[in-house]
Amino acid sequence: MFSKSMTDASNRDLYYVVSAITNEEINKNWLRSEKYYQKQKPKQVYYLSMEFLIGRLLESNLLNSGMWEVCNKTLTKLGFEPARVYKEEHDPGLGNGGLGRLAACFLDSMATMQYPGHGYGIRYRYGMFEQRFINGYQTELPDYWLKDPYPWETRKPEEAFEIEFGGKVHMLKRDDGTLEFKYEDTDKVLAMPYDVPVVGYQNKVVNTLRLWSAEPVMTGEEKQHDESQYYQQLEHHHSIEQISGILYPDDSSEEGKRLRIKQQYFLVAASLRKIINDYKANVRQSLLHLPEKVVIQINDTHPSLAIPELMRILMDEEGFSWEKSWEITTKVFAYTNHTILSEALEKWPIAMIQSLVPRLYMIIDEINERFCQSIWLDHPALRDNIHEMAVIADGQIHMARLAIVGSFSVNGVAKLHTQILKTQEMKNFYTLYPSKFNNKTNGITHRRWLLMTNPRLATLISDTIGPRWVHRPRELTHLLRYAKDRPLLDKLDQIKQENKKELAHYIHQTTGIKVDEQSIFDVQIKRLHEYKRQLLNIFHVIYLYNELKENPHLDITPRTFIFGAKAAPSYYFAKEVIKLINTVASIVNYDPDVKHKLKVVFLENYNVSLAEKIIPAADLSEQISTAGKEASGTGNMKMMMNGALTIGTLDGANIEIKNLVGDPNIFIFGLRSEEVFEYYQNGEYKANEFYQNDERITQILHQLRDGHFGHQGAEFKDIYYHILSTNDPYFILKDFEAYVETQQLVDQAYRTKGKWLSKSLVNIAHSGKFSSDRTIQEYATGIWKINQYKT
Ligand code: 26V
Repeated sequence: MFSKSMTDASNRDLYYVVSAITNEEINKNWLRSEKYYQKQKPKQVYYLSMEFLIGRLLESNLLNSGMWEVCNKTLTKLGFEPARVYKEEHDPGLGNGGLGRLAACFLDSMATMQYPGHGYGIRYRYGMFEQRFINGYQTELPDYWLKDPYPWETRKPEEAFEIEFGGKVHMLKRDDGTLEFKYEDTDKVLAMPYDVPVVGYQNKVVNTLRLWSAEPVMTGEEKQHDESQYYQQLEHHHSIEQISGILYPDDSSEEGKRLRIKQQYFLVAASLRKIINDYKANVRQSLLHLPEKVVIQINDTHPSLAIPELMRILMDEEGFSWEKSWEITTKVFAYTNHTILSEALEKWPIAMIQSLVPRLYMIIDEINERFCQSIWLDHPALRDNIHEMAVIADGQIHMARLAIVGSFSVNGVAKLHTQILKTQEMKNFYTLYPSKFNNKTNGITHRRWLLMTNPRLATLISDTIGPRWVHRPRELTHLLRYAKDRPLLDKLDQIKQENKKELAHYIHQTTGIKVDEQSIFDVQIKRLHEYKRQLLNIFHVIYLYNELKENPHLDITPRTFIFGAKAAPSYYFAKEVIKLINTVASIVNYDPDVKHKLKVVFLENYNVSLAEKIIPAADLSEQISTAGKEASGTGNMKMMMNGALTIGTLDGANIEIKNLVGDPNIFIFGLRSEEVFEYYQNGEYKANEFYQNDERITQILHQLRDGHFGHQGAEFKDIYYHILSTNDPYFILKDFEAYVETQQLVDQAYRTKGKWLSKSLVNIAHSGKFSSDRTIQEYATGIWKINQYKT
């Protein structure tokens, strides 16, 4: 490929060579799978998502194609270090966190379980920002991941579509009385597809992730522009390319709503075009039968404009009546909710939707009218609730309500989360449509998150119970027989130790901090959010620091607190927390009284690749959200699968982890979600009392207020004021005591190595339930009604 001899080749050259070889194998199977779908015409599922956080692909494509081991051996033989070659790939950050990574795990499981399922998303030119710490503060650098050629994508210009935005809609009556909608002065954008293969695990199935890129439409006139228009055109092109320009790094802020809507409509319009074209070309039946062949899962409300867009196509382009179109549409869409945080529930101002997608606004308005009427007429018991159920209310369009009304299925992502949707957040809708609501507890692909990233552990498992667990992860429970088997537990220990050593090396290389490899690796890795309570974690660290300063001989098990987290660029408080953790680190790590017992490490730029380094080395998994707030969590599952014990609240999937492993094998603490809700209702929580009555809390808060940490005076007094003036809405002070006590139990438990290892093994043994293969199986039979591809 590069007309170089092996001795002159670089890791990068090898990365491209190995990718090309892998692609040869993949392409053959990709074509076969496509032909199969065209001929057999199975019902297909399309997973629409604004985010796909796929991670690096070379290693997982090799693994899934069955060439990983031979490639590792060959590279080594040729004098290359495989890890260095794989590291050449730029990790595409096309997602924010849990929601985007879930979509990627689902694609892996769909292909592996031979389901005809494909992803549609956006090929952002800039993914999630690169995080650097300067002076302990987060700064954001653009992530131009396409700088070098990306070997996994194929551009398909012959399958590009024109998408129209804005303009005016004219309603005309045809002679036969039907209506025609004509558009004037619209902005046209070309949706250019880039296909990425999704490789099933050693089964020759290759599905597709199609990512759309926005390009200017080149008209004949434009091509022969005169000079005076040149700059105008450049600007216009630039604004079009903006549509797939950046991933919104925000899961909270209000900025850039217009562009965000444009992105959403762009994804939805292009994807539906493709889905309907394929249906027409392959199935060749009336679109009346569309629901028999197509099901569309919308990943949160972000792609929910697909509902009015399909209505538009069916009515305006295909000539179906409203009633027929609605019947078809509501049999095609299924909606997954991923959060109940009100800040994250999408609501768009009417005027914005009206100006960007005028025809869709008309349709949404009609959906709303008919929906409200049907409540009034058919469900008198809900009449008083119409205002809180209406799709359009208070000048805004409520996308979650639109998604519920327009879908046949609404699912939550863990048992508690679904329960909360049914009984609180969406209780009126649950009364109206009880059979739409269902739970699908999240999962993770054990291939990437165990087999690939922790090969030593995977090998130990296979040596112990045989390799069948790889295909049937539930069989990991066979490990339970070894829960007291000391020789096995010692091997487990040794592996954890080796993984910790590797991470320690990485930490030293990247931060200069030397950590104790024997210490407890206490890990919290996730987006920075108040509800996730990184602040509670660092308060515990400060508490330990204060204790050790009082009594340097205090007998505590040495710990390394490891953090990884990005804050949304506009989330001021989250950024203060980052600065606080970094500041505490800079004090603790160099204080001779404590540095042998405590270390605090905040690793920069947390992303999929970094998660792959940290997770195999974790001893303790921090899952400490305010109960009721974390829909599921998926990092909790990844760490459990790699033998970490969880310290956590009864929230999200932690509850399901606890129910499997049992109380002795998990550290649960804190308020339960019912108690949290009760406090919100009765207003009886008084953060001030905890501030005044718990000396440990008083001390910490005063240290923040008085500038004990940080040299620029009272840097963290904002945190002090914020907690007290908002009455601590996430119950950090309330849960502090229980958290500290439970951490003491962790400290004690770690001292009895054998017992700890046994708990670790029990966690691994029960983690098979959290394979996304199980989740996908449940979606396939419970929602999608699709069949496996039989070879
Ligand atoms: C909202 C927005 C709003 C505007 C800008 C961009 C943006 C991006 C994401 C979101 C919603 C994020 C919702 C989310 O990620 N939820 C997480 O989903 C995981 C997978 O189901 C779940 O494990 C986590 O508990 C949940 O927080």
